[in-house]
Amino acid sequence: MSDCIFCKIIKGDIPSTNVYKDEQVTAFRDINPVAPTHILIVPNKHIDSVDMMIVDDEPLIGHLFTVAKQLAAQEGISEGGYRLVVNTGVESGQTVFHIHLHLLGGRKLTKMG
Ligand code: DGP
Repeated sequence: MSDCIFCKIIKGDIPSTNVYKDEQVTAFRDINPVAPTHILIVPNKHIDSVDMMIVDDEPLIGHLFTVAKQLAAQEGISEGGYRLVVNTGVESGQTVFHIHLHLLGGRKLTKMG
């Protein structure tokens, strides 16, 4: 999608602090971190949100979680624990409509509400 900010980051048209990349997924540090580790794990394929994914996307979305686990280990937060968040739709707080997994950790996280 030509007007999608995450598609531009994936293509390298907008600078980002990348921490992982493969044929399916790109991961980079959030521009407004809310925890010491705040990484966005994003499929290279544009999908607006979980609500727009199809059954064929299941392996791709599963891969986001595998990458999240690897990055958590790399960041040294596996033992302490971490949170994976996927905002879906306006009322959830989703602001970028390209599906992404937030990897949050490195401090005690408060209960969600
Ligand atoms: P969400 O609210 O779940 O849609 O999260 C979108 C996140 O994307 C938000 O935490 C801020 C981050 N973000 C937005 N624009 C950019 C950008 O240009 N670069 C980076 N690294 N992160 C961005």
